[in-house]
Amino acid sequence: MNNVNSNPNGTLRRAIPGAGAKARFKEEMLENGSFEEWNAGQPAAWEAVKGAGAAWREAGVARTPEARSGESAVLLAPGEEDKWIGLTQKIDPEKMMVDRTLRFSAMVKAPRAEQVHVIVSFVRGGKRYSPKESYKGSGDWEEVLWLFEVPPEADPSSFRFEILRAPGSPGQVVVDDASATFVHVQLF
Ligand SMILES: [Ca+2]
Repeated sequence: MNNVNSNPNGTLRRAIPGAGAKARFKEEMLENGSFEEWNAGQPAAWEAVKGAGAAWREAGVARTPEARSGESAVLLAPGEEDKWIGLTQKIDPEKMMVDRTLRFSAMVKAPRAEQVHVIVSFVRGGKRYSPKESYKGSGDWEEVLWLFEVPPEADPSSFRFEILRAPGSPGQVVVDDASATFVHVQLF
């Protein structure tokens, strides 16, 4: 066990984040979470995917002016195939921290509960985990908020943030204002 007082340099290694680490707590981990930037008809910084199980492929998503904020949001519409469809973004390993609480949130409008899943995907001990939080389903704009405890053994280079529309029922899903920041925990 590390005792911070035994460090010969007298520096506190783990118990107190340095000034740089403190600044990172407010840093936004996601790019283009506002969905205001689009390139060639697709939201910048995000990968649009569709599929099920182990079979996923590139997909197209639509821009909608029915935004929660700004001028655009993402529309996830059921396609001809009844598959999962949504967005995924790899998190910069340089920004990622383990053994901390990550606050994920997104504004979602969907026709029913469980229609949208927010997923944190990461590797721990060589195995990929994909825990999720779901839209509760009011039919109107609703915040999907998730305080995720990042396991200390997780691989910082393995993290992805995903927003997926579930198959199995009709109706369009709109997503806007996705955000991920670390929660600052006061240690002393
Ligand atoms: Ca927006």
